[in-house]
Amino acid sequence: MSSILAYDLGASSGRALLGRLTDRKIEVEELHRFGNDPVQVGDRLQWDILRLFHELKQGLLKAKHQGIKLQSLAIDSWAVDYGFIGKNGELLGNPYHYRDHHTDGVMERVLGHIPATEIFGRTGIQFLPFNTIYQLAALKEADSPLLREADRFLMIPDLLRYFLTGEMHNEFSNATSTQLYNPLESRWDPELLRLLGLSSSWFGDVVQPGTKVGQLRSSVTDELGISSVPVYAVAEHDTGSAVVAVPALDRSFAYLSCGTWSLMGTEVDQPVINELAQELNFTNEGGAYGTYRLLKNIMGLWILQESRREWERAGMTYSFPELVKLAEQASSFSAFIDPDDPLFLHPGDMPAKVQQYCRLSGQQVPDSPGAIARCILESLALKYRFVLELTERLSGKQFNGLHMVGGGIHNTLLCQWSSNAIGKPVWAGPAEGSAIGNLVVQWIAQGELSDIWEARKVISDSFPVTIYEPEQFEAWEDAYGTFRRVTGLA
Ligand code: LFR
Repeated sequence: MSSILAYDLGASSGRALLGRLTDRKIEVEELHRFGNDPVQVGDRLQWDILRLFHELKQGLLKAKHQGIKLQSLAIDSWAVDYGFIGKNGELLGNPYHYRDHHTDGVMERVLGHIPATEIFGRTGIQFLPFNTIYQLAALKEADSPLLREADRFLMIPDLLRYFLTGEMHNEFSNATSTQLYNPLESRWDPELLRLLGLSSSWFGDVVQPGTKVGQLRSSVTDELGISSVPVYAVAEHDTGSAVVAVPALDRSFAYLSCGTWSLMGTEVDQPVINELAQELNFTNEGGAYGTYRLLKNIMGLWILQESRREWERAGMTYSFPELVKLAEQASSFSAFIDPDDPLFLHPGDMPAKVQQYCRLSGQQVPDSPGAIARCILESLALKYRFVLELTERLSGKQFNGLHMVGGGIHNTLLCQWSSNAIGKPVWAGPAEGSAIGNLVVQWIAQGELSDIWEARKVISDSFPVTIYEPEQFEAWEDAYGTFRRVTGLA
């Protein structure tokens, strides 16, 4: 039986997932799971990129040992990170991780000499301090030798694809996330590159999701003793793939891709680049089949994941289900944070940061893991309501519920609280959003599915959606008022 492979590299792990399509039903099986921890060396937080390439090959070996014939493969991962290739075709250095501190203060300095309206008008991308544009500006400021040696710029999935195939291509969805790509002119923005002193020759032609971009090269097939496999570009920005997998039946839907980040918005046919979008700091990330994601980043479960890591370091190990249980037992609506306060962006003693936020905003300070977990989860749900209202205002659409996809939906308490906070149903599923979006774009490219709408129908028939109906609306309505007051979210 032939299968296709989706590599999905997330913050908590990387996975190789096998997809099979039989009688219009998708089956997904995890073939290989591996760590994707960044590595701190001195002051710099970096990708362990060669180890990841090793793990991609391990996935291929496992397929071989199980007698699986692979029809194709593709890779998706988080956005904004990249590597440079030198003139000899080799990777220069280790890619930096976007949570590294090298971009601290850089966005502000760039905006001091290139007006925000200019950058937003040319790219339609939200201002996040770790966007590739500011990572590259940080290298410029530091006079990094990388810039003198660089020949080509590749985003992480482009780079791993290059290692697999020997071919260099820049994929569209990830290209837009750099804040250097102009979607109105369908090219890397020459003026921004010029203003930043970045060489346009580093940036190659941009390929659309669904393009076949090579075959496994002989060094890989010889090493593993396998036959070559076609390699595709998909929506290689994981959020792009996750939104492809939303089981909606028409375009006026709101989604929340829920994982380490929470990405909330709606799908549009054209980027929405206007004053209000810039003021609300919404983004227009490129997707598959000419779609754009009009969305906003919300800090997401990262705050809880990092808290858990901190407690573990202190010798208190909790599983996620245990933390959710403790949160459920803690008292409700005692204190709130704005999850998007810059305080929470970088790694480092997250429980103390949550407490600091509550103390400085004059609230009761949560003093146990359960109380801290509750504060984080309630605040996330309330922030979802805030951003959903902004999405409606900006898009002019009215949503009668919210699609949640991604691993975060295993947290059923968060799904229920999200429904309570927005006062509308939440439709949760599928959990493997990014990998499924990655798979269906490969199937569409191969003619196994006709288009994204057929794919979404097949996804909705293949994976059950859990429906959460709003409860305790009055109490959540009151809490929303308090949340907005203490966080200053007008
Ligand atoms: C989610 C995600 C977001 C992006 C952030 C950093 O995994 O890709 O869409 O803003 O990670 O790249």
